[in-house]
Amino acid sequence: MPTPQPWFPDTHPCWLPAARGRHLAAARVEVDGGGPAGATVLDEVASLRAELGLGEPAADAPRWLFTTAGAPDGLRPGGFAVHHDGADRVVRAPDGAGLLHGFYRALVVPDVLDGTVEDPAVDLRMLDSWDNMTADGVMGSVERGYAGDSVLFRDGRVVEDLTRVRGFLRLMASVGLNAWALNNVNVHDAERGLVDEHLPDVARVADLARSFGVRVWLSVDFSSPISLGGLDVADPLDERVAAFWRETADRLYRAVPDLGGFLVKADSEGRPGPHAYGRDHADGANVLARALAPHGGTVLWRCFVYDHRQDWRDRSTDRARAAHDHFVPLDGRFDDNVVLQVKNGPMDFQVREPVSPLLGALRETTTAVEFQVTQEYTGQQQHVCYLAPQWSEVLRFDFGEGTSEPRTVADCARGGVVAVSNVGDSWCWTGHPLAQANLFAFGRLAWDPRLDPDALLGEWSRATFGDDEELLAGVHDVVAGSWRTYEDLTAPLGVGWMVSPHHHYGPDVEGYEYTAWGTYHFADRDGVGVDRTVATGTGYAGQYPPAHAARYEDLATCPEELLLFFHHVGYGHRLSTGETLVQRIYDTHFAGVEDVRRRAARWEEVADRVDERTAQEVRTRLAEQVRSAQEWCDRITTYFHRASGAPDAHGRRIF
Ligand code: GCW
Repeated sequence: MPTPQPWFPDTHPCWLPAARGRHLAAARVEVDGGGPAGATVLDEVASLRAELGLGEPAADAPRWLFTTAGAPDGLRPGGFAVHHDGADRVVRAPDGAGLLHGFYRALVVPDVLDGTVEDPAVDLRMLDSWDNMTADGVMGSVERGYAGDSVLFRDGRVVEDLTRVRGFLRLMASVGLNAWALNNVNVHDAERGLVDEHLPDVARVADLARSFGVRVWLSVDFSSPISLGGLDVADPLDERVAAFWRETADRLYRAVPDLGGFLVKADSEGRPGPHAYGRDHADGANVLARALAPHGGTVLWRCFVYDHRQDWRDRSTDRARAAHDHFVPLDGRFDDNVVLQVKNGPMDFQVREPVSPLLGALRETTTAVEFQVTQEYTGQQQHVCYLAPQWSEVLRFDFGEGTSEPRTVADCARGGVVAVSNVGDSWCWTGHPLAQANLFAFGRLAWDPRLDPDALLGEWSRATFGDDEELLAGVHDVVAGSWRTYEDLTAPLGVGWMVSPHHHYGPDVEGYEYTAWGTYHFADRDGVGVDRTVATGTGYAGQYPPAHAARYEDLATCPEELLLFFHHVGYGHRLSTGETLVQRIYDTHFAGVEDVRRRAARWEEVADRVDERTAQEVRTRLAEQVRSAQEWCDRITTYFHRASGAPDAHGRRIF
């Protein structure tokens, strides 16, 4: 019997505290089938027992049987069913991943009900790590990482000791995630070696991941045929380039037979791509797809393509249009094993954006939706910002509205639900202990997009903090609604980008206004917002199906939270609630500061009910959130007061 792996040594166990698995550790656990992931159920039970100081179970202890025999027909891979037999429990699944998912479900929800059948809505449920092998001078070792350094890479290689990686995989599997891109989509020189000199390490990670029902993916650089292959071009239609990718894929699959495939950021923010050779994204994606196809691999090709060298004076170019403009004409030209990975909104993970019209526009191409769990533009894990309501709204958005064919984003994104990870090597994994809720909720929503974000918050907090109802009420009050609060403070009525350039934390109202990034709000003395109508603006509104296009086009019907995304609106314009636009901007900012103060005070009412470290880490960050909220309020109210000359109806302090 090998020594059990420790259960979250030296780190916070997130929503999987060992004590919550006492019923499993005390049971007679048997596993029948399921390969490496099935075997992990037994390893995990051994770890729990060691952690809880329990010996072998008594002969009359309840039995938990995990079996791949007799799984209900039609369960998708990774799904499971739970059956009660007196005090005994039977978990049936079509595969080992399903057994493991059933096991973790019983940890998160110890009284998992008889007759529970859990079936994932989509086959690919993925986290993308933006981890670098060496610290990037500007971005650190995790690009847009706010939770410390990479758990996977250190000093230019994969870490020797995979304990943290194991913990990460446990967290992933416990919420049903089954795919992991190991390295940053911005592939630097060091990470190119992942397909080459570091391949044995990749194989080591993939072995471990497989035992958690997770397949690994690699981000690759489109110019690798030059940098690694010694060719003078990376032209996707050049036969030598195709051969390079085939040989690379062959080598990879010898080491990792179940590699998911490649994740690619090409012709995006300066990354190399097919455009340099006069080829398009279909040519680019297909050359990779054909190399992977014999091995069953897939190309995830990102659609984050826009002109990042735009002249701010140029009013004819609208970054929001770019992905749709680039990719819709290519619909039907992609090979079957290409999945287009589309960010949830047309810009870039702002706190509020409309749903990307591209997600509903591709009829002949498999699509995946990409969210951002790491809080780049949403408070960087200094602010509490529970993002599940945003993701849920996106997943439920119905492109088919007004027609007889419902087509929600969840329906359209058959290729997968993907997010950028918020994990690093911080003690609590996510920097801010309460940011664990986002990781949890993302996995659960990827599994089942119909789940209610507030219910998920409850599920997460109970698993994490136990059954102390007063504490749970406090955690709920601190976390629930925090997305809206961040929005109120930073992005009035759908206009984004009033953020400090480059690092993206804190206010700078005109920081992006005269840059090349295509990120403008056009505030002047009369009004603010971007005219994206068909009639007088950039035409972006016309990229939606008719019912949505008509609603966005008209100032009177455009949803207020997106008003300034679609329209340039005068400060005196009256909103549905009667106040003027500028008064709304004042009000939401003052209210936002009050709201954050209330959250910080609420935490103090319950902080003594959690461990010292969590209490303190949350306290420190809430203090920073209060400071930052005040800064946002002061800057934005002052800016619009100066621009409009309109006094605040309530006479509050503006500078
Ligand atoms: O959100 C932006 C980030 C970049 C990131 C890029 C992308 C990985 O600011 O850091 O690069 O998006 O999604 O490719």
